[in-house]
Amino acid sequence: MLTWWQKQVIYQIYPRSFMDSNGDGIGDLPGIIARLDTIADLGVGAIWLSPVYSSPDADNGYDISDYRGIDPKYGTMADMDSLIAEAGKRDIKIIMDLVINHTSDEHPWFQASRDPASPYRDWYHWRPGKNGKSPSNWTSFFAEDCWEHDPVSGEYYLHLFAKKQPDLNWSNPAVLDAIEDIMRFWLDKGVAGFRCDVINILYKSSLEDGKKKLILTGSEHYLSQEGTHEILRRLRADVLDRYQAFTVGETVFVTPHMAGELCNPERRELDLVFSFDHMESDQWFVKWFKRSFHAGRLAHSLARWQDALPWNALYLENHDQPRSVSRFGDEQHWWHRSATLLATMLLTLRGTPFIFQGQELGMCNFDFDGMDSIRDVESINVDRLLKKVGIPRAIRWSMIRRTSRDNARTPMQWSAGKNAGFSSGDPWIGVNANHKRINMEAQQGDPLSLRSAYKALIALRASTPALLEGSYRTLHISRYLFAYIRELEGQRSVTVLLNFSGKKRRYPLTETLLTSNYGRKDFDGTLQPWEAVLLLS
Ligand code: ISL
Ligand code: CA
Repeated sequence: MLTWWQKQVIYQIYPRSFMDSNGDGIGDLPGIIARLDTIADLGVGAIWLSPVYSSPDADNGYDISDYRGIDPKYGTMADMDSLIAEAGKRDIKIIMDLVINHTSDEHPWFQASRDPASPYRDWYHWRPGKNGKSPSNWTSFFAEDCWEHDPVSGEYYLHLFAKKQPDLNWSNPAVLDAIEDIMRFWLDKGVAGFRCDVINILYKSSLEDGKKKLILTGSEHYLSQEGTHEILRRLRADVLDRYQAFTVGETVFVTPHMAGELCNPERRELDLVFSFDHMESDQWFVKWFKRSFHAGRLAHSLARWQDALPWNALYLENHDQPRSVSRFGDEQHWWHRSATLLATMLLTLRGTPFIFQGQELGMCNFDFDGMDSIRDVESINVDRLLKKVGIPRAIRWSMIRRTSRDNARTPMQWSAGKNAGFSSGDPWIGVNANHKRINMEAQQGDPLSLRSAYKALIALRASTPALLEGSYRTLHISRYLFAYIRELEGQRSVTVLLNFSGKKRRYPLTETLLTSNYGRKDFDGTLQPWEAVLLLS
C-alpha cells in the first residue's frame, strides 16, 4: 500500500518569485491563492512552500526572525490560513519549509543570547576567540569564516551559512522543546508536513578545529552525527507521528547508505531525503567548477540511488539549482525535446517527484550580464572571495553565470506581457527576456506544449501501476543513452528509453509504444534527437 506522498507529485513554490498580487515586486500569498487553479490543473497533490515567515531576508527567508509570523511582504496569517483552506478544497496539501539549523540574527532568541548572562545564551554556539582570532578553523557553506565576533558579547558565534544566520545549539534541550512547539503550531493549522532545511547538520559533536579541506573545514564534526539521528527520532515521536505528518529532509553530502538510515521506516526519522549526488554530475569537486555535462554520469548516479533505496525524493530543480533544461538538456537547439525528455525521466523513475515552479514551462537560466543583477548572498560572497584571490572578472562571472542560485529565482513566466505577468511593479530580480516565448499563457492551452507534457506524464504515472509502484532495473547506460524498466507483477512493464543527444541513436526494441515526446505512433528501434520513448511489454 502506497501512502499519499508516494502516490502524489509535489510542486515547489518559491513565493518571492511566484506571483505578486500588489505590485511591490515581490511574490506573495494572495498571488499564490490566485494561481491555485493552475497548480491544481497540473495534477499535483501537494505544494512545498519555501519560507514565508518573518525574515530580514539575508537569505530570502531562510533566515527566520519569527517562526509563527508571516512576513508582511508575503501577506498575513489570514492569507496563510486561506491558502491552506483553498488548497485543501482542491485536494492539495501544504508542506512548510522548516529551517531549524539556524535562525536570523534578528530573532529575539539570538538577540537575548548576546547577553552572556541571559538564559538564551546557550541556545546558540558562543565561544571566546583564540589569540584574537576565530575559535576554530571551520568554513561556512557561503564561502566565509563561520565565526562572527559580536562586540556586545565579547565572543564569537557560529554560523554555517551567512553571518545573519546563527546556528542553534541542538545540544540544548530547550531548543528542541521550542522547535517542537513551533511544529505543533503549524500542524494544528492543517499543514501536512515539512521540508526540513539542511537537516543532517543540526547536531555539532564538537566545535574544535577540523581537518583542513578545500570546502567545509570542520564538517566531520556536524555531518550526519548520531546526535542528529536522535533529534530526528524525538521530533518524530513527540510531534510528527501524532499528526501523521510527512517529512522530506534536505540532506547535504549524504551517501545512499546514510540516506537509507535516515529514511528507513523502522528508524522513524524522515520519510524522504533530497540528495545531491546526481546534481554533482556536472561539476569538479564543488559546484562552482562546472564541467561539460555527461548524461552517462547523471544516469549512473540516478541508477545507483534507485538501486540503493526502496523509495526516495526525485528532483532536477529547486530554488538553489540552475534550471534543468539549461544544464542537462540543450536549451539552444533542442529546448522542447530535451525538456520533455527530462520531464519523462523525472516522472518515470521510482520515487516521489518534485517539480520546481517554472520547470513545467521549461524556464531557463537567467539572461543577466553582470553582478549588478545578482541578488543571492551566496553568489555575492563567492564573487568577493574569488576576487580576493585574484580571479579575473570574466572568469568569476562565467562561474556565477552557470551556477548561481539566482538562475532558479527569476520570476515565474505567466505571460508574454509586462514583467511576464508576474508583477505590475518593479520585480525584485530581473525577468528573463525569453518570457515572450516561454510562458504559461502560451503553453496552458496547447496540447503539444511542455506543460501539457508534464500534465500528461503526471496523469500517466498515477494511472500506470508499473510506473507508480513497479521495481526499477537499469537496462543500459552510456554517454548518451539511459534505458530502464519498471516492472510490477501481474501488470504490463514499462521500458523507458532516453536519448540525451542531438543525434539519432539505435536501441533495437520493438515493443508496443506507450508514448514518445515526438508524438509518434510506433517505435522502430531508432530514437530521434532527445527522444524519450515509453514502451509496454
Ligand atoms: O546551494 C547549495 C546547493 O548547491 C548549497 O550550498 C545550499 O546552501 C545548501 O544546499 C543548503 O540549502 C538550504 O539551506 C540554506 C539556504 O540558503 C538554501 O536556500 C536552502 O535550500 C540555508 O538555510
Ligand atoms: Ca507583493
